[in-house]
Amino acid sequence: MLEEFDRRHGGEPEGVWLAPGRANLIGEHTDYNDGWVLPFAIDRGTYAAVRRRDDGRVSVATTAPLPALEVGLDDVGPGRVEGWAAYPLGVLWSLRQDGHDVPGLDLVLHSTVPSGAGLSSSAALTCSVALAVDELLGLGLHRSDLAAHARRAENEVAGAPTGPMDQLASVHGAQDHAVLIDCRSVEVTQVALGLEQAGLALVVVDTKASHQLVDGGYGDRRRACEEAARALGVPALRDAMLDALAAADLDPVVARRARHVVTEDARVLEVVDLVRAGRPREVGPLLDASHASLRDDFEVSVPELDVAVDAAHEAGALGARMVGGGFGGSVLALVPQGQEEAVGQRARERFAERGWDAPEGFVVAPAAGARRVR
Ligand code: GAF
Repeated sequence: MLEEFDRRHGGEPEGVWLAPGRANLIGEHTDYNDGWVLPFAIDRGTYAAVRRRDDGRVSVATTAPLPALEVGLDDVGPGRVEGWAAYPLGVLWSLRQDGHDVPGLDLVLHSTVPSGAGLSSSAALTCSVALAVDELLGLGLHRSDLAAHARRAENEVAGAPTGPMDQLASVHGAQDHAVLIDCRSVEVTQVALGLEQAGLALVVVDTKASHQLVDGGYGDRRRACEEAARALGVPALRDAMLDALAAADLDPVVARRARHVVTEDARVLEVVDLVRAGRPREVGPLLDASHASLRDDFEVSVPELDVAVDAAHEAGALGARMVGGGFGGSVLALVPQGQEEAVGQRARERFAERGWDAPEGFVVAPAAGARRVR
């Protein structure tokens, strides 16, 4: 990336910042329902090399095979930038909307998060830029505010209607910890997972099945949740009770969407209790229940994810579930140490039997949040 910076701009950046992608232990599609989530930052992320320039223009480039772009700062805004560049440029737009005096910049980005894998490569990208600008200009913004700018860039400029989880996980991650987020108050608590001591590991299987948040399925699910909350007379599904839901006269599909959210919120809090009690092995069945609920009630799984979950179990996983928005992407499996390789291996066998492209399995370690690295 430094070579790329030198090649494009001559010389060195003023600094390099790294923001991680995330996996989610549990709490899927609860964030935009004011609920609970328990993601963790992973040891893969996006690096942003940044240097100020004095002509009010911004150049964004990446080491990935994607087109570079140079625009005037005043030309950035909702509906005005297309493609990947909307993510980093959207962050600058959001900061300027809040009155921050962002100068022209040269930005070169490099990502180690597979894109489209449901591991929040986009949050890694936007958070790396948000932190870089904050620290370079000495803005002193709170980390949760940086996450809010990153999310606004994604929602309003890139057109991806995400909730708050991914960006908060990226900025608040901590080594060996998950990040418990109350998505109503946006209170964030780091929870020690104790996996190493319990002889456990986490494995991601990237199914390579496509996943795009800007496609319609995610927005449809959000609308169904809002409809359910309205019909139940609650501000958000976080406030709904299962018995009230069962008694309500809801469209059956909307009722199932809501049941997923209400039961998933309860599972997040159960997992937190188990982990805090030093019993992380017992989390497995709750991961399985989360996957079943996402598959059957929320209907955001796809055959590749279901097969990867089954393969993880065959390879000795204590529990496994799809992570992220769904419709493709990755599975997260909780495995006894020593079984890590077997999960990817079994998934590759099961995919080969069906003639699908080979999935990729890798260990993920809960890692530190966004930070300066140079
Ligand atoms: C995506 C979104 F970006 C998150 O906000 C969250 O809703 C998630 O899907 C589902 O839990 O990653």
